Amino acid sequence: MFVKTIALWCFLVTVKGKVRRFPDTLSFGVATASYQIEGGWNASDKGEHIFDHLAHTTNKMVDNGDVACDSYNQHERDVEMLKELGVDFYRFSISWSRILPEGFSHNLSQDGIAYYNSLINDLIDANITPSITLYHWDLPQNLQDMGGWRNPLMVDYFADFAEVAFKTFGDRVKTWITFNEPWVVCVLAPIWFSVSPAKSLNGIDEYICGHNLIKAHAKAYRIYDRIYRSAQRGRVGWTLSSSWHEPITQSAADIKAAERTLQFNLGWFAHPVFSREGDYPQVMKDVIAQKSLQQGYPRSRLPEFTTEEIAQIRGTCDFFGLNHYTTNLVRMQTNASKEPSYFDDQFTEILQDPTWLSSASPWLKVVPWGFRNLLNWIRKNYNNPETMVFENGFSDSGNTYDIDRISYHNQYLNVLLDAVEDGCKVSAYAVWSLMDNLEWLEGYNDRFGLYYVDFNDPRRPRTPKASALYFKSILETRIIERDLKNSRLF
Ligand code: GBH
Repeated sequence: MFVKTIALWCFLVTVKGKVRRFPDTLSFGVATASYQIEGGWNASDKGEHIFDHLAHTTNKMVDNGDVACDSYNQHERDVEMLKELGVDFYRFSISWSRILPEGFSHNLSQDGIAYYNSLINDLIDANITPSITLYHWDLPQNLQDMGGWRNPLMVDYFADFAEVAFKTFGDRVKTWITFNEPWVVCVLAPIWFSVSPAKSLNGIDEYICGHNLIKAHAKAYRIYDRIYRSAQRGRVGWTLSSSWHEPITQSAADIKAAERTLQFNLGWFAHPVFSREGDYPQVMKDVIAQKSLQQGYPRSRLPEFTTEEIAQIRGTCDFFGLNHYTTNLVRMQTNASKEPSYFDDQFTEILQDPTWLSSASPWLKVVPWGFRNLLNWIRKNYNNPETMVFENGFSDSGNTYDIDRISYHNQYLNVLLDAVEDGCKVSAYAVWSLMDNLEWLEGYNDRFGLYYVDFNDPRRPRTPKASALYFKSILETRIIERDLKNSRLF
């Protein structure tokens, strides 16, 4: 397997044909998240978080992150891999309950802090920029028991946590991502967590969660501005996930439906921060208000921001963080459901084209042109913000000879260059993920890594896949083949 990998690499670096060069303004990295790689779930005084709880008290997860990639004990190896790849930055997340065992900032875990200090210092020594996500979903269980993101006090608790991180690590960390994918936190998590602490209220909980989360982000940003920015000179933003949504036909109804879907997915969080006027997208305000009234509610299920809040939230990102993987097709669908539902509020049907090549994850189809459309949609809607792609990746269930992953990244990076030529200001690109890891509810079956991890071996050895060598060659040469399809490999 290894020999095959080396042979492939030699072939790729000598491949002749048309190549394209990346602009110097684009930096490359890889991404991970705490629960997906760390393990050490109860190391020292770490507190329990919602995934620990879910894994240990329900059968909703096919596997758990108790050990995962064991990065809690092996971060030196992780840094070695990052050096092998030659990345500019490493995006990882802090586990809230590892540094604040009870969720609150009155009690700090010295061991938890020491772990992240050591990782950060090793990265700096290796000349790799640490980019930290504060919240990649692993909410302390205590806070979930208090209602989780339903609870407006979460705004303060999150800001307290963010402030501990700024204060403790901000002398060395200059890129902060408050939240990974608010949409997942508010739409998927209630589905995942419907057993705890109470059953979720469809069409209500999602919007309350979003409301609190947006305010929590803005509060953390304002704290950084007020107290830390002048001394630390870092940047703060968040990263939003969105598929591209393509109308299934060119009918006016389907075109509007696709646009509405983008607004409900991406605009929900992007519009309050990046648009000139702030607040939720108009279409969300209109549609949800109208449906709520039809359903007999006295007011919209979408909470309202005050004028002051709108101003506080607007502009609270120094970059547009984007996680992007795939594309959907959208059809307009009428419905007049009595029951409130975030999905029914959009009155659309979401599909994919059965001819699109699939990854191991059923939702993830290879549709590179959607990436270009999405980057341009962001450029046009939000006044061409600096866009940092913090996740893009492909899953398989195979071994180290991962041709489909190479092809995916080749195609998506080519399209990224097309978008740059269109005028999009893309300044970062991170592969999800450095190594195979716990794919949430899917367990260890869907592998996204550039490095293969053997989860049957207690030492969790990591082996570079062909894609690791491919990515390394891109970082070294800063060029990419325009088309791999003509090569003998494909
Ligand atoms: C990222 O989210 C996460 O940030 C990362 O932790 C994760 O490992 C990575 O994706 C790969 O999945 O099952 O039809 O309901 C990407 C955005 C949104 C993609 C939710 C999967 C589920 C679709 N994700 N989506 S479905």
